[in-house]
Amino acid sequence: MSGKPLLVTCGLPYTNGPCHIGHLRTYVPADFYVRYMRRSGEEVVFVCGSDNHGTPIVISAEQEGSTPRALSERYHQHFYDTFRRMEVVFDRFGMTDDAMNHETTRSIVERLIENGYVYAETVSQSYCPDCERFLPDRYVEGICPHCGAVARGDECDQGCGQHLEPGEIRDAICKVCGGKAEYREQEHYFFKLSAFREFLLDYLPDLRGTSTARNYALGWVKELLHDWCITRTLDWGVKFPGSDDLVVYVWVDAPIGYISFTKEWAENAGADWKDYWCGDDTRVTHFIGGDIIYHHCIFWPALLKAAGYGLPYAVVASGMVTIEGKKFSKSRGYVVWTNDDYLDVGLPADYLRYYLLSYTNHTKELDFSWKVYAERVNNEIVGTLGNFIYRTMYFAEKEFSGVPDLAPRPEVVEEIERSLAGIDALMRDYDFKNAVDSMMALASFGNAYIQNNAPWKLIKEDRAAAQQVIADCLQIVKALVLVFEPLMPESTQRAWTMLGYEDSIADHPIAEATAPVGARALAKPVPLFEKIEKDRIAELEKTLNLRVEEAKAAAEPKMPTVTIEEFGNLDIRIARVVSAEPIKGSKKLYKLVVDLGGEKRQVVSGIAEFYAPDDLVGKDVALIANLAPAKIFGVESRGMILAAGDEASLLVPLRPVKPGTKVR
Ligand code: B3M
Ligand code: ZN
Repeated sequence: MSGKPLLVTCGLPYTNGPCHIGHLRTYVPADFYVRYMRRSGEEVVFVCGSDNHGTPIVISAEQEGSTPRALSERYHQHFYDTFRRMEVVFDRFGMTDDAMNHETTRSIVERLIENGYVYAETVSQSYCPDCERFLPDRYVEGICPHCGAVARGDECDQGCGQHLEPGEIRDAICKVCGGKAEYREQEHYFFKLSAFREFLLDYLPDLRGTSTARNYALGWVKELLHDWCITRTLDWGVKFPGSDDLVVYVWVDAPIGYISFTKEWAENAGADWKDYWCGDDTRVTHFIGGDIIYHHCIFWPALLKAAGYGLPYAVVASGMVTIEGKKFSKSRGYVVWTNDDYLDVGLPADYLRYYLLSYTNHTKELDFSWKVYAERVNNEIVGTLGNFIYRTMYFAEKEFSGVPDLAPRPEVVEEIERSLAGIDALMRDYDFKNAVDSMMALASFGNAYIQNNAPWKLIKEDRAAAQQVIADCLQIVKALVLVFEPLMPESTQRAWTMLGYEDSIADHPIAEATAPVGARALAKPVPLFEKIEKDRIAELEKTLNLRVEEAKAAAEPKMPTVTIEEFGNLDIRIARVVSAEPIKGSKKLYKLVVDLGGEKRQVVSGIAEFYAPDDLVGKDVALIANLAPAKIFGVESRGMILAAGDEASLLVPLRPVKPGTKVR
């Protein structure tokens, strides 16, 4: 334990869409960690808030005919409520658009300017002549200058993943009107990030948190650091000091929100925010998604350093969430909404908290699958933890009318101590999955203990011995309830009450786990958890499948009707494959020579992943013979082979016909 209190933050959700399970992978582990540290005697302040600025929010507000502020307030409340329902409880959940953050951001930016870390430069930026406005960030789409993928203005999200500076994107298209963007010169302000290379090389190796955050960031710093443009031509945001038409880039005022929210909390709590942010022994711990490591481990520490603040102590980065093995995607329907799909159908927050923390290591990709979810709930929460707690309490109540007045055996106390020490080390190492596994292992130990000692048999010969076994088991129950509280606050409170305590479990440190339970009456024991039945899973899966189907249907382009004459313009013929060979440098393409009766033709076809050359030679396939010639991978192609579906099932004639036969 160090002298300074711990400040824990979570990445701020943008206020332009509802909370989904992907979001929770940052907030639930952070809440678990905060509760755990508090129950271990640390003083912890936990702040977060909503991220209200940036172009996506302006665009969403425009689309729904509202204002960015109104949209933000609505989603702000939504996140606040949803987090509460998930038992994620912040000391302060602020808004980046509130006055405090405008003020803090302005003063920090002024400090950066005073300290010589900001310079002006004229840059050419995308501008839409039809909408008559500059197109910052997500107002444009175009081609990534680094890898050629389709990208949005500030990030190559589908290709190489690099951050794009204003004006870098090629072939820019305005996202509002769909028109071609121009490039226009405008003066912008840059933060001298490149001046912090040495500093970061020195700072990063000691940054605590997950090794992923540290190592990715170090890798990037070793390669190249370019200065960041920190202004945008927008109305919505924090005004750049001394300028009427520029606001600061959202990635400046968003992390500064962490400071503002601490100030807001401190004002209320009568504390001093500087204890958390100033000096070189501060303990700020950021929980973030793995996709914003660059911002938190490079840009943010450099900015804090430049402005003279303390530096982050730890960055804990989580892996991404996939849904039933598929990349998370709202537009493709692979999404599980926290309220609609989970809480509102009556599923307990505690189960989801358990799943999110125990299924995969925190830094790895986590797949959400309803089947696996049900298995984990049924086998571990219900079958192991719930079962042990219930059978112990049930037996104690039935045979001894409560907790016997007996101290637990020293071996049992030692086992609990060993287990807690292991969990503590893992928690302080941000290894949540293994910590939770160790917690569950203590429940398994309890189950084995009661099974092996079989108090229900023992009681027939030796009542005192059976009573001792139950006293031991009740001690394990108490330890489990205390150590599981940070993970499953709602159910452990019920268990605590069942153990005969009248107060809030949150007021008790985990260290009380080995203090004897002491003679007491138990509340009537009832099972704490409920299994998820098969038909329930089927129902939950159905909701998801339906959404995916709907998304597919919505994404299918609506095809125009064609006349028979238009169809007649296509010259489709049966062609016999003469030869097939791979094209150098491509996994997908074959160069085929086909026989069209009187003529041999060369065509390039993207079917190499699905057929070996021998599968094709001699086969009759359908070919569009009058397709305009094209060069693909440098190879001339005169026609296109027809195939159906994702695995390119070839269309072949059912009865033999001569090569060159026309398809009508
Ligand atoms: N609002 C959300 C994201 O990119 C973004 C986080 C800000 S944290 C300061 O994940
Ligand atoms: Zn790219």
